[in-house]
Amino acid sequence: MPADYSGTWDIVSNENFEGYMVAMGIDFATRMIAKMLKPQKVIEQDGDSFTIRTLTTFRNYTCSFKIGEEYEEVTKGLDNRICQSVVNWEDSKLVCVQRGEKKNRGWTHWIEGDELHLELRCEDQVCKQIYKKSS
Ligand code: VL7
Repeated sequence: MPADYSGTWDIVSNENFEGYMVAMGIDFATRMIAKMLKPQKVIEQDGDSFTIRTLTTFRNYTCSFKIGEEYEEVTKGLDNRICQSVVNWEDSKLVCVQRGEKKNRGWTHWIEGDELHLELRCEDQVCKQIYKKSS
């Protein structure tokens, strides 16, 4: 049975976010702001339909998808690219492939105890984030 990701999650660790942003081509000034942020994930899950909101004081980013259905993702406010994105279950992990200009781009979510884990990949960079359910 797929895991339940729904809820509000607060970031507690963020490893190599800088490397990920450089690989995405984010400019220096934006990286200086972005690295100070403490994102919150608000996830709505209804069967195989998801909305993931990444909320910060600077910018927000929302994506909605159905498992196994490729869609055009416009990463507005991030690197402003267009990707052909698809998210699949791999056991209880959510695995996204973002096909486009950047090689090896995608992300994986999984749950460990009361933690939401996220690996963000772009080119040769991996950013690892951990979130905890907010009270
Ligand atoms: C989304 C940010 C850095 C640009 C602004 C920083 C704004 C937050 O793809 C992501 O999440 C998936 C999985 O949960 C669902 O969409 C990560 C944030 C990555 C990358 C780009 C810096 C400018 C930060 C909106």
